[in-house]
Amino acid sequence: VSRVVLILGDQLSPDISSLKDADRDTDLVVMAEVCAEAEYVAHHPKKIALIFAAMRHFVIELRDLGWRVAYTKLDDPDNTHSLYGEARRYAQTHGADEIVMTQAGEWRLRLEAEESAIPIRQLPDHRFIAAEPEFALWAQGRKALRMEYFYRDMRRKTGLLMDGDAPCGGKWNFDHDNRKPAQVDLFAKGPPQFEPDDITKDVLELVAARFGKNFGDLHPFWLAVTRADARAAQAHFLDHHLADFGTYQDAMLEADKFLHHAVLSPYINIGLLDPLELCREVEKRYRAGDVPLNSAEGFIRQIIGWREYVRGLYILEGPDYTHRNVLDHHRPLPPLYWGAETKMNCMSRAVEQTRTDAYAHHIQRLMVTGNFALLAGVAPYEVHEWYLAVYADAFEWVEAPNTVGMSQFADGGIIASKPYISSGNYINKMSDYCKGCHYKVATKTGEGACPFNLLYWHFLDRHRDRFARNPRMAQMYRTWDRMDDDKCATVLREAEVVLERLSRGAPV
Ligand code: FAD
Ligand code: DLZ
Ligand code: SF4
Repeated sequence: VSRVVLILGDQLSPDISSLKDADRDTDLVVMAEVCAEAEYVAHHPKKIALIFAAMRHFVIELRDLGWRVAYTKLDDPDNTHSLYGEARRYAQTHGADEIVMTQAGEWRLRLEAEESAIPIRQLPDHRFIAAEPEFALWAQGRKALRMEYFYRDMRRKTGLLMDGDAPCGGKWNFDHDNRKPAQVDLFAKGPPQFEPDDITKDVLELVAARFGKNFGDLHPFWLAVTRADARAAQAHFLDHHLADFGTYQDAMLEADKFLHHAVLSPYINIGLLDPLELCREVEKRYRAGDVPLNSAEGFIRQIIGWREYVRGLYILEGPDYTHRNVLDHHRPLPPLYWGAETKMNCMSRAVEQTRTDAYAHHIQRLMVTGNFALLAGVAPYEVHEWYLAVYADAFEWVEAPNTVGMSQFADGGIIASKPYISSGNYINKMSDYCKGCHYKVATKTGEGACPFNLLYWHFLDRHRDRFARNPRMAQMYRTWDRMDDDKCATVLREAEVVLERLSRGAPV
Protein backbone atom coordinates (compact mmCIF):
# COMPACT_ATOMS: atom_id res chain seq x y z
CA VAL A 1 0.00 0.00 0.00
CA SER A 2 1.42 3.40 -0.84
CA ARG A 3 -1.05 5.73 0.88
CA VAL A 4 -3.86 5.73 3.40
CA VAL A 5 -6.94 7.72 2.40
CA LEU A 6 -8.76 8.76 5.56
CA ILE A 7 -12.51 9.35 5.16
CA LEU A 8 -14.41 11.04 7.99
CA GLY A 9 -17.98 10.31 9.06
CA ASP A 10 -19.27 13.41 7.27
CA GLN A 11 -17.36 12.72 4.05
CA LEU A 12 -19.50 9.90 2.67
CA SER A 13 -19.37 11.03 -0.96
CA PRO A 14 -17.82 8.72 -3.57
CA ASP A 15 -16.46 11.66 -5.56
CA ILE A 16 -14.89 13.45 -2.59
CA SER A 17 -11.50 15.07 -3.36
CA SER A 18 -9.45 12.55 -1.34
CA LEU A 19 -10.81 9.66 -3.40
CA LYS A 20 -10.51 11.52 -6.68
CA ASP A 21 -6.84 11.92 -5.91
CA ALA A 22 -6.34 8.25 -4.94
CA ASP A 23 -5.54 5.00 -6.71
CA ARG A 24 -7.79 1.93 -6.27
CA ASP A 25 -4.87 -0.43 -6.90
CA THR A 26 -2.32 0.95 -4.46
CA ASP A 27 -4.16 2.98 -1.81
CA LEU A 28 -6.06 1.87 1.28
CA VAL A 29 -9.22 3.70 2.36
CA VAL A 30 -9.59 3.96 6.16
CA MET A 31 -12.76 4.72 8.08
CA ALA A 32 -13.19 4.44 11.83
CA GLU A 33 -15.77 4.67 14.58
CA VAL A 34 -13.85 6.29 17.43
CA CYS A 35 -14.57 7.62 20.93
CA ALA A 36 -12.87 10.96 20.23
CA GLU A 37 -15.59 11.77 17.70
CA ALA A 38 -18.45 10.03 19.43
CA GLU A 39 -17.74 11.81 22.73
CA TYR A 40 -16.60 15.40 22.01
CA VAL A 41 -20.16 16.28 23.01
CA ALA A 42 -22.88 13.91 24.25
CA HIS A 43 -24.40 13.49 20.78
CA HIS A 44 -28.04 12.49 20.42
CA PRO A 45 -28.16 8.69 19.99
CA LYS A 46 -30.00 9.10 16.65
CA LYS A 47 -27.12 11.24 15.37
CA ILE A 48 -24.46 8.70 16.35
CA ALA A 49 -26.51 5.88 14.84
CA LEU A 50 -27.04 7.86 11.62
CA ILE A 51 -23.31 8.43 11.22
CA PHE A 52 -22.15 4.92 12.13
CA ALA A 53 -24.83 3.24 10.00
CA ALA A 54 -24.18 5.54 7.04
CA MET A 55 -20.42 4.89 7.38
CA ARG A 56 -20.95 1.12 7.39
CA HIS A 57 -23.16 1.33 4.29
CA PHE A 58 -20.66 3.60 2.58
CA VAL A 59 -17.98 0.93 3.01
CA ILE A 60 -20.14 -1.43 0.93
CA GLU A 61 -20.58 1.26 -1.71
CA LEU A 62 -16.82 1.85 -1.85
CA ARG A 63 -15.97 -1.85 -2.03
CA ASP A 64 -18.47 -2.23 -4.90
CA LEU A 65 -16.60 0.56 -6.64
CA GLY A 66 -13.38 -1.44 -6.29
CA TRP A 67 -11.77 0.28 -3.28
CA ARG A 68 -9.85 -1.58 -0.57
CA VAL A 69 -11.34 -0.38 2.69
CA ALA A 70 -10.16 -0.92 6.28
CA TYR A 71 -12.98 -0.22 8.73
CA THR A 72 -12.69 0.00 12.50
CA LYS A 73 -15.84 -0.59 14.54
CA LEU A 74 -16.21 1.17 17.87
CA ASP A 75 -15.75 -2.05 19.86
CA ASP A 76 -12.73 -3.28 17.88
CA PRO A 77 -10.10 -4.19 20.54
CA ASP A 78 -7.27 -2.55 18.57
CA ASN A 79 -9.16 0.74 18.20
CA THR A 80 -6.96 3.72 19.16
CA HIS A 81 -10.15 5.80 19.40
CA SER A 82 -8.96 8.79 17.42
CA LEU A 83 -9.30 9.32 13.67
CA TYR A 84 -5.63 10.12 13.11
CA GLY A 85 -4.66 7.32 15.49
CA GLU A 86 -6.51 4.90 13.25
CA ALA A 87 -5.06 6.38 10.05
CA ARG A 88 -1.56 6.00 11.53
CA ARG A 89 -2.22 2.48 12.78
CA TYR A 90 -3.24 1.26 9.30
CA ALA A 91 -0.43 3.23 7.66
CA GLN A 92 2.05 1.41 9.91
CA THR A 93 0.58 -2.07 9.51
CA HIS A 94 0.29 -1.65 5.71
CA GLY A 95 3.57 0.18 5.17
CA ALA A 96 2.02 3.36 3.80
CA ASP A 97 4.17 6.48 3.97
CA GLU A 98 1.51 9.12 3.54
CA ILE A 99 -1.98 9.90 4.79
CA VAL A 100 -4.31 11.82 2.48
CA MET A 101 -7.65 13.30 3.42
CA THR A 102 -10.20 15.87 2.41
CA GLN A 103 -9.81 18.67 4.90
CA ALA A 104 -12.08 18.29 7.94
CA GLY A 105 -14.97 20.73 8.25
CA GLU A 106 -13.96 21.90 11.67
CA TRP A 107 -10.96 23.54 13.26
CA ARG A 108 -10.39 20.93 15.97
CA LEU A 109 -9.52 18.22 13.44
CA ARG A 110 -7.69 20.59 11.07
CA LEU A 111 -5.34 21.70 13.81
CA GLU A 112 -4.77 18.15 15.04
CA ALA A 113 -3.87 17.03 11.50
CA GLU A 114 -1.02 19.50 11.43
CA GLU A 115 0.55 17.83 14.46
CA SER A 116 0.49 14.27 13.13
CA ALA A 117 3.73 12.24 13.32
CA ILE A 118 3.09 10.83 9.83
CA PRO A 119 2.45 13.77 7.47
CA ILE A 120 -1.18 14.24 6.51
CA ARG A 121 -1.89 15.84 3.13
CA GLN A 122 -5.14 17.78 3.29
CA LEU A 123 -7.13 18.50 0.13
CA PRO A 124 -9.88 21.12 -0.24
CA ASP A 125 -13.49 19.94 0.09
CA HIS A 126 -15.04 20.54 -3.34
CA ARG A 127 -18.53 19.67 -2.13
CA PHE A 128 -18.94 23.35 -1.29
CA ILE A 129 -19.76 25.82 -4.03
CA ALA A 130 -17.49 28.59 -2.75
CA ALA A 131 -13.88 27.57 -2.22
CA GLU A 132 -12.31 28.93 0.98
CA PRO A 133 -10.00 31.41 -0.79
CA GLU A 134 -12.94 32.58 -2.89
CA PHE A 135 -14.93 33.41 0.23
CA ALA A 136 -11.95 35.15 1.81
CA LEU A 137 -11.58 37.25 -1.34
CA TRP A 138 -15.28 38.14 -1.26
CA ALA A 139 -15.00 39.17 2.39
CA GLN A 140 -11.83 41.20 1.93
CA GLY A 141 -12.29 44.93 2.40
CA ARG A 142 -16.04 44.70 3.05
CA LYS A 143 -17.34 46.50 6.13
CA ALA A 144 -20.36 44.25 6.55
CA LEU A 145 -20.43 40.66 5.37
CA ARG A 146 -24.08 40.40 4.46
CA MET A 147 -25.36 37.05 3.25
CA GLU A 148 -27.59 38.64 0.62
CA TYR A 149 -24.66 39.97 -1.46
CA PHE A 150 -22.69 36.76 -1.18
CA TYR A 151 -25.81 34.85 -2.23
CA ARG A 152 -26.19 36.92 -5.39
CA ASP A 153 -22.63 36.05 -6.35
CA MET A 154 -23.42 32.36 -5.82
CA ARG A 155 -26.51 32.69 -8.04
CA ARG A 156 -24.34 34.22 -10.76
CA LYS A 157 -21.63 31.61 -10.27
CA THR A 158 -23.97 28.62 -10.47
CA GLY A 159 -26.45 30.19 -12.90
CA LEU A 160 -29.25 28.94 -10.64
CA LEU A 161 -32.54 30.78 -11.22
CA MET A 162 -30.89 33.21 -13.61
CA ASP A 163 -32.30 34.51 -16.88
CA GLY A 164 -29.10 35.67 -18.46
CA ASP A 165 -27.61 38.24 -16.08
CA ALA A 166 -30.88 38.85 -14.28
CA PRO A 167 -32.50 36.89 -11.45
CA CYS A 168 -35.65 34.96 -12.41
CA GLY A 169 -38.76 36.97 -11.65
CA GLY A 170 -36.76 40.21 -11.60
CA LYS A 171 -35.87 39.98 -7.90
CA TRP A 172 -33.14 38.14 -6.00
CA ASN A 173 -35.17 37.43 -2.89
CA PHE A 174 -38.86 36.65 -2.36
CA ASP A 175 -38.78 36.41 1.41
CA HIS A 176 -41.62 38.85 1.95
CA ASP A 177 -43.95 36.16 0.50
CA ASN A 178 -42.61 33.65 3.01
CA ARG A 179 -44.03 34.72 6.34
CA LYS A 180 -47.39 32.94 6.48
CA PRO A 181 -48.28 31.68 9.95
CA ALA A 182 -49.34 28.12 10.61
CA GLN A 183 -52.90 27.12 9.86
CA VAL A 184 -54.50 24.05 11.30
CA ASP A 185 -55.16 22.64 7.85
CA LEU A 186 -51.47 22.83 7.08
CA PHE A 187 -50.70 19.27 8.17
CA ALA A 188 -48.10 17.89 5.86
CA LYS A 189 -46.91 14.37 5.12
CA GLY A 190 -43.57 14.77 6.87
CA PRO A 191 -40.35 13.08 5.76
CA PRO A 192 -40.34 9.42 4.72
CA GLN A 193 -39.35 6.93 7.42
CA PHE A 194 -36.96 4.10 6.63
CA GLU A 195 -36.85 0.63 8.20
CA PRO A 196 -33.45 -0.28 9.65
CA ASP A 197 -31.77 -3.21 7.83
CA ASP A 198 -29.47 -5.72 9.60
CA ILE A 199 -26.41 -3.47 9.35
CA THR A 200 -28.32 -0.59 10.92
CA LYS A 201 -29.83 -2.90 13.56
CA ASP A 202 -26.29 -3.86 14.68
CA VAL A 203 -25.42 -0.18 14.97
CA LEU A 204 -28.59 0.51 16.96
CA GLU A 205 -27.61 -2.19 19.45
CA LEU A 206 -24.13 -0.74 19.81
CA VAL A 207 -25.43 2.81 20.23
CA ALA A 208 -28.06 1.72 22.77
CA ALA A 209 -25.40 -0.04 24.82
CA ARG A 210 -22.75 2.68 24.63
CA PHE A 211 -24.71 5.94 24.33
CA GLY A 212 -28.15 5.02 25.61
CA LYS A 213 -27.83 7.50 28.50
CA ASN A 214 -27.28 10.49 26.22
CA PHE A 215 -30.20 12.89 25.80
CA GLY A 216 -32.46 11.71 22.96
CA ASP A 217 -34.55 8.75 21.85
CA LEU A 218 -32.80 6.20 19.67
CA HIS A 219 -36.06 4.47 18.74
CA PRO A 220 -37.93 4.60 16.51
CA PHE A 221 -34.94 5.05 14.20
CA TRP A 222 -36.26 6.28 10.85
CA LEU A 223 -33.41 8.17 9.20
CA ALA A 224 -31.99 7.21 5.80
CA VAL A 225 -28.50 5.75 6.05
CA THR A 226 -27.85 4.86 2.39
CA ARG A 227 -27.46 7.13 -0.62
CA ALA A 228 -30.46 5.47 -2.29
CA ASP A 229 -32.73 6.16 0.69
CA ALA A 230 -31.43 9.70 1.09
CA ARG A 231 -32.27 10.24 -2.59
CA ALA A 232 -35.75 8.86 -1.95
CA ALA A 233 -36.11 11.41 0.87
CA GLN A 234 -34.98 14.13 -1.52
CA ALA A 235 -37.52 13.04 -4.16
CA HIS A 236 -40.25 12.99 -1.52
CA PHE A 237 -39.44 16.55 -0.54
CA LEU A 238 -39.40 17.74 -4.16
CA ASP A 239 -42.71 16.02 -4.92
CA HIS A 240 -44.67 16.81 -1.78
CA HIS A 241 -43.21 19.77 0.11
CA LEU A 242 -41.13 22.07 -2.05
CA ALA A 243 -44.13 23.90 -3.51
CA ASP A 244 -45.22 25.09 -0.05
CA PHE A 245 -41.73 25.35 1.45
CA GLY A 246 -41.37 29.10 1.04
CA THR A 247 -44.80 30.20 2.10
CA TYR A 248 -44.77 28.33 5.42
CA GLN A 249 -41.04 28.44 6.14
CA ASP A 250 -41.46 30.36 9.40
CA ALA A 251 -44.59 28.63 10.68
CA MET A 252 -44.72 26.34 13.73
CA LEU A 253 -47.49 23.91 14.51
CA GLU A 254 -47.86 21.83 17.66
CA ALA A 255 -49.14 18.72 15.88
CA ASP A 256 -46.68 18.83 12.97
CA LYS A 257 -42.94 18.80 13.66
CA PHE A 258 -41.79 19.04 10.08
CA LEU A 259 -44.36 21.06 8.12
CA HIS A 260 -42.92 21.65 4.64
CA HIS A 261 -39.26 21.59 5.66
CA ALA A 262 -36.91 19.34 3.75
CA VAL A 263 -35.40 17.42 6.70
CA LEU A 264 -32.48 16.80 4.37
CA SER A 265 -29.71 18.61 6.28
CA PRO A 266 -28.44 15.43 7.99
CA TYR A 267 -27.99 13.76 4.59
CA ILE A 268 -26.47 16.81 2.90
CA ASN A 269 -24.04 17.38 5.76
CA ILE A 270 -22.66 13.83 5.85
CA GLY A 271 -22.31 13.60 2.07
CA LEU A 272 -25.23 11.36 1.10
CA LEU A 273 -26.80 14.17 -0.92
CA ASP A 274 -25.08 16.72 -3.10
CA PRO A 275 -26.23 20.28 -2.32
CA LEU A 276 -25.73 21.64 -5.85
CA GLU A 277 -27.47 18.69 -7.50
CA LEU A 278 -30.41 19.21 -5.12
CA CYS A 279 -30.61 22.88 -6.08
CA ARG A 280 -30.55 21.98 -9.78
CA GLU A 281 -33.51 19.64 -9.19
CA VAL A 282 -35.36 22.45 -7.41
CA GLU A 283 -34.72 24.78 -10.34
CA LYS A 284 -36.01 22.13 -12.77
CA ARG A 285 -39.28 21.90 -10.83
CA TYR A 286 -39.64 25.67 -11.01
CA ARG A 287 -38.86 25.82 -14.75
CA ALA A 288 -41.36 23.01 -15.36
CA GLY A 289 -44.01 25.12 -13.63
CA ASP A 290 -44.46 22.64 -10.77
CA VAL A 291 -43.44 24.95 -7.92
CA PRO A 292 -43.72 28.71 -7.40
CA LEU A 293 -40.69 30.96 -7.53
CA ASN A 294 -40.88 32.07 -3.89
CA SER A 295 -40.43 28.45 -2.78
CA ALA A 296 -37.71 27.55 -5.27
CA GLU A 297 -35.78 30.75 -4.59
CA GLY A 298 -36.26 30.46 -0.83
CA PHE A 299 -34.94 26.92 -0.80
CA ILE A 300 -31.98 27.57 -3.08
CA ARG A 301 -31.06 30.59 -0.94
CA GLN A 302 -30.86 28.40 2.17
CA ILE A 303 -28.34 26.15 0.47
CA ILE A 304 -26.18 28.27 -1.84
CA GLY A 305 -26.72 31.33 0.33
CA TRP A 306 -26.90 30.57 4.05
CA ARG A 307 -25.18 27.20 4.10
CA GLU A 308 -22.20 28.40 2.08
CA TYR A 309 -22.04 31.75 3.82
CA VAL A 310 -21.93 30.36 7.37
CA ARG A 311 -19.24 27.91 6.35
CA GLY A 312 -17.17 30.69 4.79
CA LEU A 313 -17.46 32.76 7.94
CA TYR A 314 -16.66 29.88 10.26
CA ILE A 315 -13.38 29.31 8.45
CA LEU A 316 -12.62 33.02 8.08
CA GLU A 317 -13.20 33.78 11.75
CA GLY A 318 -10.80 31.13 12.99
CA PRO A 319 -10.62 28.54 15.77
CA ASP A 320 -11.67 30.78 18.68
CA TYR A 321 -15.11 31.49 17.20
CA THR A 322 -17.04 29.16 19.50
CA HIS A 323 -15.68 31.03 22.53
CA ARG A 324 -16.94 34.47 21.52
CA ASN A 325 -19.16 36.16 24.08
CA VAL A 326 -19.51 39.89 23.39
CA LEU A 327 -22.71 40.18 25.44
CA ASP A 328 -20.92 38.75 28.46
CA HIS A 329 -23.56 36.11 29.13
CA HIS A 330 -22.61 33.49 31.72
CA ARG A 331 -25.75 31.69 32.89
CA PRO A 332 -25.46 27.89 32.80
CA LEU A 333 -27.82 26.24 30.30
CA PRO A 334 -31.10 25.63 32.18
CA PRO A 335 -31.98 21.95 32.72
CA LEU A 336 -35.20 22.42 30.73
CA TYR A 337 -33.03 22.13 27.58
CA TRP A 338 -32.39 18.54 28.63
CA GLY A 339 -36.06 17.84 29.17
CA ALA A 340 -36.55 19.08 32.76
CA GLU A 341 -39.99 20.45 33.56
CA THR A 342 -41.07 23.73 32.01
CA LYS A 343 -44.45 25.38 31.80
CA MET A 344 -43.54 27.19 28.58
CA ASN A 345 -45.37 25.20 25.92
CA CYS A 346 -43.23 26.48 23.01
CA MET A 347 -40.00 25.44 24.75
CA SER A 348 -41.36 22.13 25.90
CA ARG A 349 -42.56 21.27 22.35
CA ALA A 350 -39.29 22.26 20.72
CA VAL A 351 -37.22 20.31 23.25
CA GLU A 352 -39.54 17.31 23.07
CA GLN A 353 -39.25 16.90 19.31
CA THR A 354 -35.53 17.45 19.61
CA ARG A 355 -35.48 14.52 22.00
CA THR A 356 -37.63 12.24 19.85
CA ASP A 357 -36.31 13.12 16.39
CA ALA A 358 -33.00 14.99 16.76
CA TYR A 359 -34.73 17.62 14.63
CA ALA A 360 -36.25 21.05 14.99
CA HIS A 361 -36.71 23.42 12.10
CA HIS A 362 -35.00 26.76 11.74
CA ILE A 363 -37.58 28.99 13.42
CA GLN A 364 -37.84 26.66 16.40
CA ARG A 365 -34.06 26.75 16.79
CA LEU A 366 -33.79 30.50 16.24
CA MET A 367 -36.95 32.00 17.70
CA VAL A 368 -37.85 29.51 20.45
CA THR A 369 -34.87 27.74 22.04
CA GLY A 370 -32.26 30.22 20.76
CA ASN A 371 -34.37 33.27 21.56
CA PHE A 372 -34.98 32.08 25.13
CA ALA A 373 -31.28 31.35 25.76
CA LEU A 374 -30.33 34.79 24.49
CA LEU A 375 -33.01 36.59 26.50
CA ALA A 376 -32.03 34.65 29.63
CA GLY A 377 -28.33 35.42 29.15
CA VAL A 378 -27.08 31.85 28.82
CA ALA A 379 -23.35 31.40 28.15
CA PRO A 380 -23.07 31.08 24.35
CA TYR A 381 -20.53 28.28 24.60
CA GLU A 382 -23.03 26.18 26.54
CA VAL A 383 -25.74 26.99 24.01
CA HIS A 384 -23.33 25.99 21.24
CA GLU A 385 -22.55 22.66 22.89
CA TRP A 386 -26.25 21.92 23.22
CA TYR A 387 -27.02 22.53 19.54
CA LEU A 388 -23.95 20.57 18.53
CA ALA A 389 -25.09 17.61 20.62
CA VAL A 390 -28.80 17.37 20.00
CA TYR A 391 -29.39 17.72 16.25
CA ALA A 392 -28.71 15.00 13.71
CA ASP A 393 -27.40 17.62 11.27
CA ALA A 394 -25.01 19.29 13.73
CA PHE A 395 -21.39 19.74 12.68
CA GLU A 396 -19.43 22.59 14.13
CA TRP A 397 -18.75 24.43 10.83
CA VAL A 398 -22.49 24.96 10.29
CA GLU A 399 -23.80 24.79 13.86
CA ALA A 400 -21.41 27.30 15.47
CA PRO A 401 -22.01 30.27 13.16
CA ASN A 402 -25.75 29.66 13.37
CA THR A 403 -25.67 29.40 17.17
CA VAL A 404 -22.86 31.64 18.36
CA GLY A 405 -23.37 34.21 15.58
CA MET A 406 -26.90 34.23 14.26
CA SER A 407 -28.75 33.07 17.35
CA GLN A 408 -26.72 34.33 20.32
CA PHE A 409 -25.14 37.47 18.79
CA ALA A 410 -21.96 36.44 20.61
CA ASP A 411 -19.73 37.44 17.67
CA GLY A 412 -20.89 41.05 18.00
CA GLY A 413 -22.94 41.14 14.82
CA ILE A 414 -20.84 39.56 12.08
CA ILE A 415 -23.68 37.32 10.92
CA ALA A 416 -26.74 39.06 12.33
CA SER A 417 -27.19 42.81 12.04
CA LYS A 418 -29.35 42.76 15.16
CA PRO A 419 -30.08 40.13 17.80
CA TYR A 420 -32.86 37.66 16.98
CA ILE A 421 -35.04 38.34 20.02
CA SER A 422 -38.77 38.52 20.36
CA SER A 423 -41.48 38.65 22.97
CA GLY A 424 -44.21 36.01 23.05
CA ASN A 425 -46.11 37.93 20.39
CA TYR A 426 -43.95 36.65 17.51
CA ILE A 427 -44.26 33.05 18.69
CA ASN A 428 -48.00 33.47 19.00
CA LYS A 429 -48.25 34.93 15.52
CA MET A 430 -46.24 32.15 13.87
CA SER A 431 -47.46 29.14 15.86
CA ASP A 432 -50.34 27.59 17.77
CA TYR A 433 -48.19 26.92 20.86
CA CYS A 434 -49.59 29.71 23.03
CA LYS A 435 -53.14 28.33 23.03
CA GLY A 436 -52.05 25.31 25.04
CA CYS A 437 -49.66 27.14 27.34
CA HIS A 438 -49.78 27.65 31.08
CA TYR A 439 -48.72 31.26 30.46
CA LYS A 440 -50.83 33.90 28.74
CA VAL A 441 -49.08 35.44 25.80
CA ALA A 442 -51.18 38.60 25.96
CA THR A 443 -50.27 39.13 29.63
CA LYS A 444 -47.31 41.44 30.00
CA THR A 445 -46.90 41.46 33.80
CA GLY A 446 -48.44 39.81 36.84
CA GLU A 447 -50.11 36.42 37.13
CA GLY A 448 -49.45 34.20 34.10
CA ALA A 449 -47.24 36.69 32.23
CA CYS A 450 -45.35 34.97 29.40
CA PRO A 451 -41.63 34.78 30.34
CA PHE A 452 -40.65 35.83 26.81
CA ASN A 453 -42.55 39.11 27.37
CA LEU A 454 -40.67 39.85 30.58
CA LEU A 455 -37.22 38.76 29.49
CA TYR A 456 -37.48 40.60 26.18
CA TRP A 457 -37.56 43.99 27.92
CA HIS A 458 -34.96 42.87 30.45
CA PHE A 459 -32.60 42.04 27.58
CA LEU A 460 -33.14 45.39 25.87
CA ASP A 461 -32.74 47.26 29.12
CA ARG A 462 -29.52 45.52 30.20
CA HIS A 463 -27.94 45.88 26.75
CA ARG A 464 -29.07 49.44 26.08
CA ASP A 465 -25.51 50.72 25.64
CA ARG A 466 -24.82 48.29 22.84
CA PHE A 467 -28.12 48.37 20.97
CA ALA A 468 -29.94 51.66 21.52
CA ARG A 469 -28.12 53.28 18.61
CA ASN A 470 -28.78 50.36 16.22
CA PRO A 471 -31.26 51.83 13.72
CA ARG A 472 -32.99 48.45 13.40
CA MET A 473 -33.69 48.46 17.15
CA ALA A 474 -34.63 52.08 17.64
CA GLN A 475 -38.35 51.31 17.48
CA MET A 476 -38.05 48.73 20.27
CA TYR A 477 -36.28 51.25 22.53
CA ARG A 478 -38.84 53.94 21.72
CA THR A 479 -41.62 51.58 22.84
CA TRP A 480 -39.74 50.76 26.05
CA ASP A 481 -39.04 54.40 26.76
CA ARG A 482 -42.69 55.32 26.28
CA MET A 483 -43.79 52.87 28.99
CA ASP A 484 -44.36 54.59 32.31
CA ASP A 485 -41.68 54.13 34.94
CA ASP A 486 -43.80 52.02 37.27
CA LYS A 487 -44.60 49.60 34.47
CA CYS A 488 -40.91 49.34 33.49
CA ALA A 489 -39.93 48.68 37.10
CA THR A 490 -42.59 45.96 37.38
CA VAL A 491 -41.43 44.29 34.15
CA LEU A 492 -37.80 44.28 35.28
CA ARG A 493 -38.65 43.05 38.76
CA GLU A 494 -40.75 40.18 37.41
CA ALA A 495 -38.09 39.32 34.83
CA GLU A 496 -35.62 39.09 37.71
CA VAL A 497 -37.95 36.63 39.43
CA VAL A 498 -37.92 34.44 36.29
CA LEU A 499 -34.12 34.66 36.09
CA GLU A 500 -33.78 33.89 39.75
CA ARG A 501 -35.95 30.78 39.33
CA LEU A 502 -33.72 29.69 36.48
CA SER A 503 -30.66 30.25 38.68
CA ARG A 504 -32.15 28.05 41.39
CA GLY A 505 -33.03 25.35 38.87
CA ALA A 506 -36.72 25.86 39.63
CA PRO A 507 -39.11 25.25 36.74
CA VAL A 508 -40.17 28.24 34.64
P1 FAD B 1 -35.01 23.45 5.50
O1 FAD B 1 -35.68 24.52 6.29
O2 FAD B 1 -35.89 22.60 4.67
O3 FAD B 1 -33.89 24.14 4.62
C1 FAD B 1 -33.30 23.49 3.52
C2 FAD B 1 -31.82 23.34 3.65
O4 FAD B 1 -31.18 24.59 3.68
C3 FAD B 1 -31.36 22.62 4.91
O5 FAD B 1 -31.39 21.24 4.73
C4 FAD B 1 -29.95 23.15 5.10
O6 FAD B 1 -29.03 22.39 4.38
C5 FAD B 1 -30.01 24.54 4.48
N1 FAD B 1 -30.11 25.58 5.51
C6 FAD B 1 -31.23 26.23 5.89
N2 FAD B 1 -30.94 27.20 6.79
C7 FAD B 1 -29.60 27.13 6.98
C8 FAD B 1 -28.71 27.85 7.82
N3 FAD B 1 -29.12 28.86 8.60
N4 FAD B 1 -27.41 27.49 7.79
C9 FAD B 1 -26.98 26.49 7.00
N5 FAD B 1 -27.78 25.78 6.20
C10 FAD B 1 -29.08 26.10 6.19
N6 FAD B 1 -28.12 23.58 10.17
C11 FAD B 1 -27.34 22.50 10.03
O7 FAD B 1 -27.27 21.91 8.95
N7 FAD B 1 -26.60 22.02 11.08
C12 FAD B 1 -26.64 22.62 12.29
O8 FAD B 1 -25.97 22.17 13.21
C13 FAD B 1 -27.46 23.76 12.47
N8 FAD B 1 -27.54 24.37 13.67
C14 FAD B 1 -28.34 25.47 13.81
C15 FAD B 1 -28.39 26.11 15.06
C16 FAD B 1 -29.18 27.23 15.24
C17 FAD B 1 -29.21 27.92 16.57
C18 FAD B 1 -29.95 27.72 14.16
C19 FAD B 1 -30.79 28.93 14.33
C20 FAD B 1 -29.90 27.09 12.93
C21 FAD B 1 -29.10 25.97 12.73
N9 FAD B 1 -29.03 25.32 11.49
C22 FAD B 1 -28.21 24.23 11.35
C23 FAD B 1 -29.74 25.84 10.30
C24 FAD B 1 -31.15 25.28 10.06
O9 FAD B 1 -31.92 25.41 11.23
C25 FAD B 1 -31.10 23.83 9.61
O10 FAD B 1 -30.26 23.71 8.49
C26 FAD B 1 -32.48 23.33 9.20
O11 FAD B 1 -33.38 23.46 10.26
C27 FAD B 1 -32.38 21.89 8.75
O12 FAD B 1 -33.65 21.33 8.51
P2 FAD B 1 -34.24 21.12 7.07
O13 FAD B 1 -33.36 20.23 6.26
O14 FAD B 1 -35.64 20.68 7.24
O15 FAD B 1 -34.14 22.57 6.49
C1 DLZ C 1 -20.09 13.11 14.62
C2 DLZ C 1 -19.24 11.88 14.43
C3 DLZ C 1 -19.37 10.82 15.31
C4 DLZ C 1 -20.40 10.80 16.38
N1 DLZ C 1 -18.58 9.75 15.21
C5 DLZ C 1 -17.66 9.67 14.22
C6 DLZ C 1 -16.77 8.58 14.11
O1 DLZ C 1 -16.75 7.68 14.91
N2 DLZ C 1 -15.92 8.55 13.07
C7 DLZ C 1 -15.86 9.55 12.16
O2 DLZ C 1 -15.07 9.45 11.22
N3 DLZ C 1 -16.65 10.63 12.28
C8 DLZ C 1 -17.54 10.72 13.27
N4 DLZ C 1 -18.34 11.81 13.40
C9 DLZ C 1 -18.18 12.90 12.42
C10 DLZ C 1 -16.93 13.73 12.71
O3 DLZ C 1 -17.00 14.27 14.01
C11 DLZ C 1 -16.84 14.81 11.64
O4 DLZ C 1 -16.28 14.23 10.52
C12 DLZ C 1 -16.05 15.99 12.13
O5 DLZ C 1 -16.91 16.74 12.93
C13 DLZ C 1 -15.46 16.81 11.01
O6 DLZ C 1 -16.35 17.70 10.47
FE1 SF4 D 1 -44.21 30.33 24.69
FE2 SF4 D 1 -45.15 32.47 26.00
FE3 SF4 D 1 -46.58 31.35 24.05
FE4 SF4 D 1 -46.24 30.08 26.36
S1 SF4 D 1 -47.31 32.01 26.06
S2 SF4 D 1 -46.09 29.20 24.33
S3 SF4 D 1 -44.16 30.69 26.91
S4 SF4 D 1 -44.59 32.35 23.83
